[in-house]
Amino acid sequence: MTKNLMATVPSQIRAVSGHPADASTPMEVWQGLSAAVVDAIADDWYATTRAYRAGRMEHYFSAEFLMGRALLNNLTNLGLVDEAREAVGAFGQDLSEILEQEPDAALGNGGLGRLAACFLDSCATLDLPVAGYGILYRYGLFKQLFSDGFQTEHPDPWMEEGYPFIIRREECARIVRYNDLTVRAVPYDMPITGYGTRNVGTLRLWRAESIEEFDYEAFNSQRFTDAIVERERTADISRVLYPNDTTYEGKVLRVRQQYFFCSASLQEIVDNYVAHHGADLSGFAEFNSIQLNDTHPVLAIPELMRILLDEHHLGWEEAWEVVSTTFAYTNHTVLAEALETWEISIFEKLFPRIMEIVREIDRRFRSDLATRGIDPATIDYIAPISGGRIHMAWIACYASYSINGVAALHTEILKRDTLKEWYAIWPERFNNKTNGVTPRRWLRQCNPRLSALLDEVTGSDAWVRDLSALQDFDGAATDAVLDRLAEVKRANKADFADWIKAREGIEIDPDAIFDVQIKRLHEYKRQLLNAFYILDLYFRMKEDPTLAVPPRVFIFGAKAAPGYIRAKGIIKLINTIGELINNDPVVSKTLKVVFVHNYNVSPAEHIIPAADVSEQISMAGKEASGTSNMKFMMNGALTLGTLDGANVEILDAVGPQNAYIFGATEDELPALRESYDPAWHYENVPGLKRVLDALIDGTLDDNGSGWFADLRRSIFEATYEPADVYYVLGDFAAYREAKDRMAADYADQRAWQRRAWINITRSGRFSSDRTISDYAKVWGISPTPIA
Ligand code: C3B
Repeated sequence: MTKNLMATVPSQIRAVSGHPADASTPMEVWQGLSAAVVDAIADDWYATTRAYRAGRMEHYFSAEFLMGRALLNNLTNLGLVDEAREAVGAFGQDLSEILEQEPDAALGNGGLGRLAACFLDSCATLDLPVAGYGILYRYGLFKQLFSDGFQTEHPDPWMEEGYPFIIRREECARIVRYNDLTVRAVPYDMPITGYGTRNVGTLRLWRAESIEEFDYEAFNSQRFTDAIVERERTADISRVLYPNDTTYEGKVLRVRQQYFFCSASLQEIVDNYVAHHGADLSGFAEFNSIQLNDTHPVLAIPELMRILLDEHHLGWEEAWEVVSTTFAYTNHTVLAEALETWEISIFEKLFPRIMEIVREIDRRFRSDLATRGIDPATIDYIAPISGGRIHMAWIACYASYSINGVAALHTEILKRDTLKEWYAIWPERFNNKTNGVTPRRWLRQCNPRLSALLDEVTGSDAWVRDLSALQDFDGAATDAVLDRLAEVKRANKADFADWIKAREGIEIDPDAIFDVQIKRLHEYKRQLLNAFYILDLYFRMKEDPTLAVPPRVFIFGAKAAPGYIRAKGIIKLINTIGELINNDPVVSKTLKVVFVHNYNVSPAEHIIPAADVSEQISMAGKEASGTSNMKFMMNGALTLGTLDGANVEILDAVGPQNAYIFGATEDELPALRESYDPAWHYENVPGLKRVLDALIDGTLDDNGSGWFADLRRSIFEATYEPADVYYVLGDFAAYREAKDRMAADYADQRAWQRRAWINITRSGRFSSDRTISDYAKVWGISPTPIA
């Protein structure tokens, strides 16, 4: 394979560029090198696909796959990084520059989509027969720019210049029918390589196309524009990723998207079953299981019923038996605003037959529950259809053989609260699957210095496939090793400082503490609390110029949903605080604020290896898991966090001396809220009054938008929600104390490095390999190596 790559790179570059390799642009070299990689794995990919299709398979249905860049990931997994560097070096090109040409495949919003991408990497590495299914969005998540500190959104046509890591499979196209529209679903397959294996998995992404390029009749009768419009209506379906994370938007186009990829994927899976096992579909679930990544693909449930009933003529009971042993459902959030419900009229308009099936599911559900003696009010609350709407989460819970949350605390909250009615009836369906992240991308690939150190200390690269192996090396933290660890971090921080200077035009000091909060902008994640701390620290320094403050860089990365004004207000606020601090001749010597624009997977790969502090400060009970917390830990940053999501398990893994935990806990909050008065905190907690007043007294300018006053009102005034619904002022004092203490502790570098080391060695349980091994038991699949 290696020889193959070296030999084919120049000719692949010639083929894509039309001129010799040494006369090609970096973009053309990226294209050619990528094509050479796909070529090198083609036979193994084919062999893997054939082997998987013949046996039991898991199908991962997700509206989002936040893949990021592919080339370096594939080179890393295949062990070809050095070969590739040499191959392009031979004609005077620098691999790092080539890699920077690649656009991110940003086909996801945040954690949910990135989790799906990490899972595919783990399935490939573990040789597990799993395929992913989603949508080939022409426009990924919007590109974010700042204008006067305000977020602006711009389209991301990520495939426009060609994308070698995706192969169109014309022969596998399917037809998807809506009441008012019939479209072709054409699959594009992305190969998913694993580390240290020849198996190559598949992510299949569907693109919507017209049945015919034009409606020729309309075309011939001079209705040219009508013909184009019809074609565009079809293309709309896979045109754009909806940019909302954890808020639900009841757009008809979105339900069309969901049905589109569910229907096409199911048709393929059913056809594959028939090809291997014959036309009797009653054994379908013995060979197939489908994981529903949140409620976005839940239409697959009535769609599989439709296929079994109408196309394969099973009876209802028999079809339901198949369906209810096929699907498993992952819940990713307890936020009420995320729960998808659809108006009946939308289903009736788009797919009346699906609506009919949902009605029958509802009817049988109600009678099933009545027989079990469940009271009518409860039945009505959790019925698939109630209040004139279709409740996707309830359909998922009813039909699924497994229901899971994404961290221990989250699963407990589901059982106790969000899904308690379901837990009372079907406790055996519930299980926890704490999230994980792939150590290939998030350590091996993004942090080569630390990787080399780990290879050295452990004696091999075995940890890349089994991260839990690191736990045996807690005690390896000799002074020599910790010196090396310090050098690694220092060098990563210097690289990052260069990157920031080039990208954002801000100078930062690599010896300062790099304190990072990167994630979607949402009130529950409390970037506002972090902003208040920074502003308070600024005031403290102004008030007392002799105050000893450890030098710090506060780093943010976050996109806000375009319609989420309050989140956009927080972005503007952080940028405005940044202006104030970065331009203050005195304070800027000690503090800097950097908001990395257009935060995405590839910026994360630059940021995480350089971080000292990982901010995980959501209000307890609201962050289902979090996954950046795991990536930071793996790269030796210490967590500053609340007892929320997977932070609880991180704390358990590293011990209280190796993390900074603060704030109200999930079980304390209800009582605290009873008597909670933000105004009291404003008056009595040192610093808060000054900070909140700065929002309206002219200290901070929101360019007349009124957004800062609105943020302030959200703290003091109850509107649809209680005042300060995310308890920002309530946790402020504890946060300030923990964060100050953490910064002071940084001075003892040896102790800090020792704690960073423990974070790295204990990160094994947060590898997505562990998560996927747990899922594999639920899925009933086992490794199927092709070699
Ligand atoms: C996210 C949650 O907000 C995170 O806590 C969690 O780690 C990830 O999912 C992965 O499980 N999430 C998201 O990104 N989008 C949603 N619609 C719901 C949850």
